[in-house]
Amino acid sequence: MSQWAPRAELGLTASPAAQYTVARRAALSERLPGVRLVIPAGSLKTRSNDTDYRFRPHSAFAHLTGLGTDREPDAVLVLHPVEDGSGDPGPDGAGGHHAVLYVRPLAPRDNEEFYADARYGEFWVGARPSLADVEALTGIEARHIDELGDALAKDVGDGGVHLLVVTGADDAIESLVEELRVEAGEEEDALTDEKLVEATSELRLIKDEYEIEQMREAVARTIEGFEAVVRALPAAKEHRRGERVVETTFDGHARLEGNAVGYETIAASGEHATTLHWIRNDGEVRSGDVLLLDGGVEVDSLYTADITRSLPVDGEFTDVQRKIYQAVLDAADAAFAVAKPGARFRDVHAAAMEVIAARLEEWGFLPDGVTAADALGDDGQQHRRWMVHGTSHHLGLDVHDCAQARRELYLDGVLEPGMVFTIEPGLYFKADDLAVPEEFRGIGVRIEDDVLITEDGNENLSAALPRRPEDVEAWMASLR
Ligand SMILES: [Mn+2]
Repeated sequence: MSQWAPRAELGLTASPAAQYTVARRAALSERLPGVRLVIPAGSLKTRSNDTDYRFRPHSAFAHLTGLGTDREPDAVLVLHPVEDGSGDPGPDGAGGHHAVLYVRPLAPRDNEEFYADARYGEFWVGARPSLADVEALTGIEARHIDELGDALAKDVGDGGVHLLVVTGADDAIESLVEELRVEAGEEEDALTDEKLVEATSELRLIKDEYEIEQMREAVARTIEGFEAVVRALPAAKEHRRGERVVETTFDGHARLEGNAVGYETIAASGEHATTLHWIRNDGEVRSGDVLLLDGGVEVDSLYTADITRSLPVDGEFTDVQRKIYQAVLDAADAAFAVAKPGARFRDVHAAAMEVIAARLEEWGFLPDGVTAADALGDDGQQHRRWMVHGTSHHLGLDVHDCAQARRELYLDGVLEPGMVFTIEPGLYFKADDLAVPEEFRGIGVRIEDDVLITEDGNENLSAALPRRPEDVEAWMASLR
């Protein structure tokens, strides 16, 4: 333990997110006045035996602290209720909560943790930030994690403070909160944790300026990843597991230029493209195939893009591939046309489905006597055989962001400026689909873009990645 030079300071300074998280915490405080709010980062998760997955904080924690990359296992953000008007500053002056970040700070070098703890010790995983580092980085008061138990328990119980915890992030913290509630004899019908989970999810429905900038960054890095994949296609065709060439090229780019991928990359060539979540990616990439690549780079702030392109492996679509592609593109364009403030989220899907059903009717694929209009009715839906998924989902820190938002704000919600979501219609004809002509079988096409709702319409954040079939072909040729 001895004869180590004094440790150099990490010298962390305020993250660019820090100035935005103040308003986010204030908004949460306003929604749940007088309640102690517990938002864990989560802990390290075992991959197998004594090896862990790389750490990634829970999105609610990342959103409210501004911490990204692998910061900080076992940390817990707590918003303590204080007398109204004496809390942390918000847009409308001091609020009703004071935020404290409880962290496990770096152990001193005369502590066994330093050399003997493979999970947290400096010798094993590097120096973690000190309390001062955490405060500098986030602008939030930082305390030792050992103080958490007492801090949570303070004044809990009869007529006292009520505790809510974001569930699904950290089992140990959830159990601790539950114990405190039982000890305090809290009643069953009290406010439930779902209210907090819902609130943290709904806070993210509208992105602030910093989040939009991060989304642009994630999209830009993702587009570069797609370019790298097109350059790697000759190598992919040569390899017995060409889809892995596609996956590793994209994922390598994500690690080099961002934090990681925002979700497992789907690299699906030919028939595999008809399996919606094909992530095994161990197939060949054959001449004549359409390659469906669904990937997103997650940047260091943990915002992710989610983009799909369906690319002709040889650089040019065949007639039938082009026909399917154009139908999907028309559906996407119809969705873009209605995606503006005032429209409902579900209108976007409906617009895409109208085009999909119309094309399938035109091609004679709907069952005898069923028109596109019949199919679009509640008792129809025959067109969904070839597109079983939704057209859109919110996007941000989670690839399926805001998933715990109430239905009236999400599916039934009205579009507002600052919302970011995907538009991603597709058509998938399985190799053994006897309801379509043979030449359609074994082709899957999806076109997915990331959309920002603006004051008067929308902006396609991923527009720099070609969408029209002739543009895709020209772009692929330019990269050859
Ligand atoms: Mn998506």
